[in-house]
Amino acid sequence: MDRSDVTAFVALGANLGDAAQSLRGALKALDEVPGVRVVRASSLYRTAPVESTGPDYLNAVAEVSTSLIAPALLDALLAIEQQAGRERPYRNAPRTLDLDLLLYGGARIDSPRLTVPHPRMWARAFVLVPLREIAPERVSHAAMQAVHGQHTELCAACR
Ligand code: A4P
Ligand code: MG
Repeated sequence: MDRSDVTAFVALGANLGDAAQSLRGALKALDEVPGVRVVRASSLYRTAPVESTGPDYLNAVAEVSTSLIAPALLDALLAIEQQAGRERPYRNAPRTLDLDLLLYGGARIDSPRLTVPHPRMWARAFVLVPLREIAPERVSHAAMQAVHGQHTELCAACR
């Protein structure tokens, strides 16, 4: 890791098509972006839709080390979603692939197209459970208590 590289966390989610394959493909694509290296990735979790419809989701979180500035990292995430055939018919619609930037170092960003930390991450077990698996120091016991009851299970068939 270069001294100027930043540690960031990316949430991955999908509930259309072959979601496991989409998530694995996205991790590979992310690692292939110039200036981005996937340091570790969580297991895949099967999660019930939250404020959304359709089949269960698969969710995961990846830690990346990056030399990209945050807006450029977001552009890379959006490009990978496009490659996976992402469509946006309405808010929280079922999706082939969603990549959200959760944390970018210790940065706080509030621009029209990028908010970091991700504004809803602390309300969602589908984010906090995989994040805690790879970065337990980032997710307190109290944070886990706040999402208690949201259904999240390891995807045994995904291994
Ligand atoms: N944007 C702003 N900040 C960010 C950020 N930190 N990361 C902007 C990524 N994008 C960010 O994104 C719309 C715009 O948000 C982007 O163009 C970018 O400029 P989008 O991908 O179309 O929307 P989204 O991710 O669906 O929206 P949002 O509001 O982030 O949704 P949530 O809150 O993440 O909810 N249930 C389960 N079980 N699993 C899921 O993965 N996902 C959602 C989406 C709902 N329910 C779910 C799941
Ligand atoms: Mg998104």
